[in-house]
This record gives sequence, C-alpha cells and structure tokens, in this order.
Amino acid sequence: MGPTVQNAFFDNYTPVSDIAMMALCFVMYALVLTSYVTRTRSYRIFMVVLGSLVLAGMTNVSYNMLLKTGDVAYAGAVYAGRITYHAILYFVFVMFSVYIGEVTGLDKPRKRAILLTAAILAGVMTALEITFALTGHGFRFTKAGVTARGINLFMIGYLLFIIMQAVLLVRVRHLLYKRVMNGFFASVGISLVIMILQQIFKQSSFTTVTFLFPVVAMFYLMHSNPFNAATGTVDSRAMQEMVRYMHTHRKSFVFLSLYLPEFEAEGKKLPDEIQATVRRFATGFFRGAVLFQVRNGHLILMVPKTRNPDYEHRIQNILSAFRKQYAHFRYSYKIVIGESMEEISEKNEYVSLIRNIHRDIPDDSVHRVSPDDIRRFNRSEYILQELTDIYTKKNLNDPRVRAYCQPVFNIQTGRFDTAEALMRLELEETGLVYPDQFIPMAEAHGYIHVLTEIILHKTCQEIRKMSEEGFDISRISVNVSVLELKEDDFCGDITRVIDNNHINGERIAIELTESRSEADFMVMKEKIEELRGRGIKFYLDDFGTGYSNMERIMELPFDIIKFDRSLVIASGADERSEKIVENLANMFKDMDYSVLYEGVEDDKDEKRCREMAASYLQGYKYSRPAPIEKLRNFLPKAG
Ligand code: G
Ligand code: G
Ligand code: MN
Repeated sequence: MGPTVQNAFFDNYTPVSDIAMMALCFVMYALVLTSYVTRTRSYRIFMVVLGSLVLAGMTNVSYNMLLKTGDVAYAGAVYAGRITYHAILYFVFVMFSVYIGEVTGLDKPRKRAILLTAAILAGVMTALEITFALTGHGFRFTKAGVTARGINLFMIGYLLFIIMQAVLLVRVRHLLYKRVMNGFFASVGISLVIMILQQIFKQSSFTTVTFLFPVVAMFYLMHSNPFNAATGTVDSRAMQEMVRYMHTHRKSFVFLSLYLPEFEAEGKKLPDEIQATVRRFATGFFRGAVLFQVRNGHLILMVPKTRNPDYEHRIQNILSAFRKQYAHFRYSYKIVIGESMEEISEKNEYVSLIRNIHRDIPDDSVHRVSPDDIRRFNRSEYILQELTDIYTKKNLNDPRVRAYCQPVFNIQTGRFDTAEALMRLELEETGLVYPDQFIPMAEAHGYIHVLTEIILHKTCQEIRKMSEEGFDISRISVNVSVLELKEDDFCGDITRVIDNNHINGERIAIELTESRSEADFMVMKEKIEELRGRGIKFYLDDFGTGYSNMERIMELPFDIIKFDRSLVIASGADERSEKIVENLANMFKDMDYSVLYEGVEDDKDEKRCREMAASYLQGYKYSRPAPIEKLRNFLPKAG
C-alpha cells in the first residue's frame, strides 16, 4: 500500500449534498419565520434541529476538505472535526426522540426516560469514537493514507438510533393521528434506505441528507397539518373534509361530540391531564376513529360504522369510561351522539347541528340526536337565512318583521297610555317566530341593530297614525340590545328613524338590560345621556333577573325600572320576599325612578304591586302582546 493510496470510500465524498441540505435548512427556517407558528416546545426543538444540521453540514464539509489535502499535519483537526460531526448527528437523534415524546404528549417520567436513553446512547457512541481515534481503530488518517478498517462505529450508532426510534414510534403509535404516524414511519424508513444505498455505492455524502426527512416530517406536522399534538386532534376544516369524503363514498359513521363550556373562551387551553385523557379516549374505544377539535372546548370523534359494527356497545363503553373520568375532573359537559344523516352530510353541517342542540340541552347531559333535533335545526337554519336576508335588504318596511305590542297601565293617569313594542318574525315557512328563537341568533350574527331600526320605524309610524286618529299615546318603549350601543352611529341611527317619521323623541323609550361588563357600562352611560337630550326615555329592563349592581344602576340616568315578573311572583310567595321587593321599589321611587311591574297576571298580582310603590303595570291581566294596531283598543281618545 503506497503512501498516496486513499480509501475509495472517503474519496467519494462531495460537499454538494451537504450544501444542498444546509440550503434547505435555511429555506425551512425562512418559511417558519414567515408563517404563523405558535412558539411551542416542539417548535423550539425543531429550530434546534435545524441549527444543529447546519452545524453538522459545515463540520462535515470542513473536515473533508482538510482530509482531501492529504496533509497529515491536519490529522488532529480532521479527527476532531469528524468526531464533532458525528456527535452533532447523535445530538440530532436525541432531539428527534425528545420530539416524538413531545408531540405524543407522553407524561414527564416517560419523556425523561426517553431523553436519558437517547442521551446515554449518544454519549457512549461519542466516547467510543474518541477512544477509537486515540487507540487507532476504525477510521485513521496517517502518512499511509486514509483507512476505515475494522468497525464503522458511526454506522452502528446510526442503526442503534434508528432502531430506538422505530421502537419508540411503535410504542406510541396509538397516541397519534394515524396519518401523522405513517408520515413518521415513512420518513425513518426512507432515511434507512438512503443510508443502505450509499453503503452499497461506497458513498458518504448523503448521511446528513437522511436527517432531513424526519425534519421535513416535523415541519409538516407542526405547521401545515391541522393536527394538534397536545390533544391528538385535527381541526374543523379536516372534519369537513372527512364528512365530504364519507358522504361521497357512501360510508356511514357515528359521531360523539364532547363540549366543555368552561374551556370555550378564546385562548383557553384544556388542562394537561384532560388532554392526556382525550388522547386516550380518541384511540381507545373505536377502530379507525378520528378526533376533531372544532373549537376551544369542543371535540368531535368520528367513527366509521363499517369498522365498528358493534358501535352501540362501544358507545356504552366510552360513556361509562367518561363517567368515571367525570367523577374525577367534574368539569361540566354536554355530550351529543348521533349517526350520519344524508341531509346533514350533504350540507356538511354537523358542527352547526350539534351547536344548535347545545342550546336546548342542560349541562352535564348526554343527548342522542333525534328527528326532532333535525327539524328544529332546519327551522333555525331557515330563520337565520331569512334574518340574513332582512339584514342585507335593510328595508325598514320589511313585512317579515312584525311589531307586536303590550299595553302598559299608568297608575297615575289610570289609563293605558304607554306600551312596549315586542318583535316577532312572520316567515313564509314557519309562521310567527318568537324572540327567544331569533334574537340570540340575530345578536350573534350582528343583525340585531337593523332589526331594531325596523321595529322602531314601524313603532314610530304607528304612533304617528294613532295620534293623527286622535288616540292619546304618551310613548312606546322599544327593546334595544346592549350590543347595539357599540354600532358606529347608534344615536344617529335612532334619531334618524324618529325624525323621518316626524314624531317627537319623547314618544319613544328604550329598554336596556344590565350588562356585567365595565366597558359596556361606559358606552351605555354615554349613549343614554346623548339620546336623553333628544327627549327619549330609558327603562332598565328585567330588573331582578340574575345580576344586579345597584351602584352602577344608580349611575345610569334611567327613568323607569322594570321589575321582572320573577319579583312579582316572589313577592306573592311569602311576606319576607314581599318586604324586600317593596323596599326595593320604594328605594327607587325615593330616588325619582318610576317602578313598572312586569308580568301582572291577575287581580292579586295587581293589588300587591299597587301596594309596592308601582307607577306602571304590565302583564297578561291586561293584554297579551298583540299586533300593534290592536293597541287602539286600549288607548284613550284625546280630549
Ligand atoms: O314577548 P316576548 O316573548 O316577545 O319577549 C321575549 C324577550 O325578547 C323579551 O325579553 C324581550 O326583551 C325580547 N325582545 C322582544 N322584542 C325585542 C326587540 O325588538 N329587540 C330586542 N333586542 N329584544 C326584544
Ligand atoms: O322585554 P321583556 O323581557 O320585559 O319582555 C317581556 C316578556 O314578558 C315578553 O316575553 C312577554 O310576552 C312576557 N310577558 C308579558 N306579560 C306577561 C305576564 O303577565 N306573564 C308572563 N309569564 N309573561 C309575560
Ligand atoms: Mn322589555
């Protein structure tokens, strides 16, 4: 063996693939920086891996360049470079293992065990490489040239890590969304194939490239996939995809929806122990099930029926397991279980259907979807469509919005000279629709203000007509939602409608309910003051229901406090309650508010309310809400 003869194995090194690999790392880095990525732990691991790979590439290129010179003066640097290069790759393997532990949400002891095993393996392998370099085994760079006799240590380390990773992946496979898991397996497999190929072709240029495949898999998992590692769930877009797929392929499924209202708010996260439980539930009870997180606190498990012919039995199992968990966690919940239905699949509306059902079922209940639910859902979808149309057209004379009215008895004048306007919808397919079925929807979709303008317009129109006919009407109150006060030109919108109908602002009152929010309170105060300047009166609606902050109420310039029917009922129940209501009413009266009792149903109610500082009375005793034209039957004629 002559002094210039070099081992073909090392001669075959070219830096091209290392450079390409580093370039790719930079591209991925740039992509991550320019996309919206949450800075989770797995994100940080990903960044560390990218950095390490660039470092490994640079080290590999450098030591191979020194090696190419064939100058043994560089021997020390070559050994050091080579060992460093391998040590960095071992470190990347350690990071891969930690990453797997992270995305599968293993518990702390298990994550620590993985880290420890990987770190020990990396440490031992690095120590062996150093020892071999010192004792002259394996790779050697001497005057005689480069040799790699004996054992290729790095290849052993590489294989050990691949085996460790494969074992790890197999053991955690039930914790991950199946497609994601397959991606991981494929990336490890491809790395191994490349490694074997380069051995066959006596190459060494592609080692770092093989590390890129798992990195690409990580990149995809973290950023482009809707997969949420913490809960093992996929987002609602993916669920729509699955519904579409199942529908076009005529596959039926069962869905189990779990809603945890406490975690609904933006930015709220399920506690770690719940996440772990969710992951177990997603995979532990059904074959081929996929768990979707459609919102904060709302999970839906989709179960293909073909793979679970005994799904009824499995549903019972998961429910009883759930009850055990509930006994432990005690977060309130709503569970909805149903089967795929042609008409819902076609419109891909399972999430809306379930959310619609949530409105009707109590907390901590399990509900099986019934044909009645579907009917109600279709009805509310129809109502929503109509509301959207009403909102878009913004026709103040829209015949679908009906002004109903309930007369209010004025004790001082002894006559019905005021009334409350109450909205109804009259729709082709449903007939009359009551506020509880459309007001919350209109509020949620931002349509409520247009509805208010319409009902206000119709009320003003009718006031003007009735006045012209000689009826004596002092004012009609209109309900306004607190949400509307935040409209750009709330006061302008209200006064414009009143002015366009040529009536005086004093003919209109606005009913508002209390709000818990400090911000709402400030807006409320501002708007009330502005509109009061135009003569509009203000009522505090629903006093006595839920929350009452006296201090705040007193700060708002209301004219009338409307005592809710619940107070009328309570005052009739026992003397103590009557005393409380009476004192409340007197307190308001002393402070120059008028008190209106709502829900006066009979003579006894009326008598009691009169004795409890009433100024106004409203309720079924006098009239149910009726079309506003009917108000003529109650109003006194002027003069
Ligand atoms: O009578 P009735 O069932 O309509 O009233 C139910 C509830 O709907 C009441 O609490 C009332 O405040 C509310 N409501 C009725 N009409 C309107 C309206 O025009 N606008 C708003 N925001 N709420 C209304
Ligand atoms: O806006 P407010 O929440 O005040 O709406 C009044 C509600 O109370 C309407 O739904 C109306 O139909 C209802 N209502 C009016 N009078 C009575 C009554 O005497 N008894 C009962 N139970 N409800 C009434
Ligand atoms: Mn009201």
